[in-house]
Amino acid sequence: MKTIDLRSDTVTLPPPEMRKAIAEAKLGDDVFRDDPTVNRLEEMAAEVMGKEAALFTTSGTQSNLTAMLSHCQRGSEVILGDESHIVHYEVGGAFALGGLGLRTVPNDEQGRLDLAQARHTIRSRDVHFPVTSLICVENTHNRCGGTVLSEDDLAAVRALADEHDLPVHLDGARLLNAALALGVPASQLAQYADSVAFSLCKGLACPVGSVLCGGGEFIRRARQFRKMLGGGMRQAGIIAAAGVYALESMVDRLADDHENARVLSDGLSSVPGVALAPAPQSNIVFFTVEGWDQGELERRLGAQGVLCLSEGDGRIRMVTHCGIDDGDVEQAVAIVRSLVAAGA
Ligand code: TLP
Repeated sequence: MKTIDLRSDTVTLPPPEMRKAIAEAKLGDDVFRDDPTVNRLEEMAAEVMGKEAALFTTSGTQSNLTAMLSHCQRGSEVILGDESHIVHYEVGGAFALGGLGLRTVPNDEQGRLDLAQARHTIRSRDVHFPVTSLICVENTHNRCGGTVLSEDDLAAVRALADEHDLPVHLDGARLLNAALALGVPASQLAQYADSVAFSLCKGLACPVGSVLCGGGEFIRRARQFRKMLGGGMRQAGIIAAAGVYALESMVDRLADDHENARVLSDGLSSVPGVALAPAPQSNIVFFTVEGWDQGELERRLGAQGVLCLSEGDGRIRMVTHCGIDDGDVEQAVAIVRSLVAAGA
């Protein structure tokens, strides 16, 4: 039985050509800035995001934390959405390690920040108050369903930040998916943020890594914070080579993942009792199944070789990626259909 692993696009394995690039990578000690492959990846990433400089990090989590540490003073506050990845899945690093307060405002179903609330949450200068130091946004928005924030949405955040002289950090773990969905270059979306982090280890199928992009002075600070967080890697070209290959050869294929997510969601929504939550806009599909405990459904699907994640709030998540082809999508839908027909 073939396993159809739809838990996340993080499960992607490097394709043979990427492994070849890894094997042939030119290496040096990156803490001395001597690794030509890391330097190349950082140049390429900065260019893709339209920023002055970039920093290769171990993970999206490390990129986001490094960005927050670099933008903010200890004891200050970050404003971000209540459904954001930073709040839910990054182990509270911002407050545990950064001494930062996370002030959440509601995300709407599209993953947008409630800007009226955000405006209200920005602190005025008062001897009693902590300082507001940063606004974070996420695009695509994971927990909201891989939803895509438009340029207008991002411009509105920028305008609010500018009114209060605040920097904006964009958790763009899947920004290339958002850019694809909108049909614009990623840099056009990143222009509204001072810093942007995007993942290499999701749809781009690298084994490890994320890149944090921003201004030259910001990235110099970020390099020091990354070192503090244990992210000063030595012959990191061995993994950066995968990133170079991915930026050259894997970006266009994200379109297949979006198409497979659309076909998957069409198939699932034809199963009685299944409701999409919401219809997918990128490579993430969320759905609910009436009358089923989601944990039980996850287990039963797993026993039949279809791996997915239950979100703990009634929703099941499936994510398409380069390890999933149209046959897998068809089979996953057929298995959901027969399980649901058999009853809980
Ligand atoms: N998301 C993972 C899990 O952590 C939930 C996934 O399977 O979707 N920002 C966003 C928007 C993300 O979705 C993720 C990973 C990260 C940051 C963190 O990236 P990593 O896993 O590289 O630390």
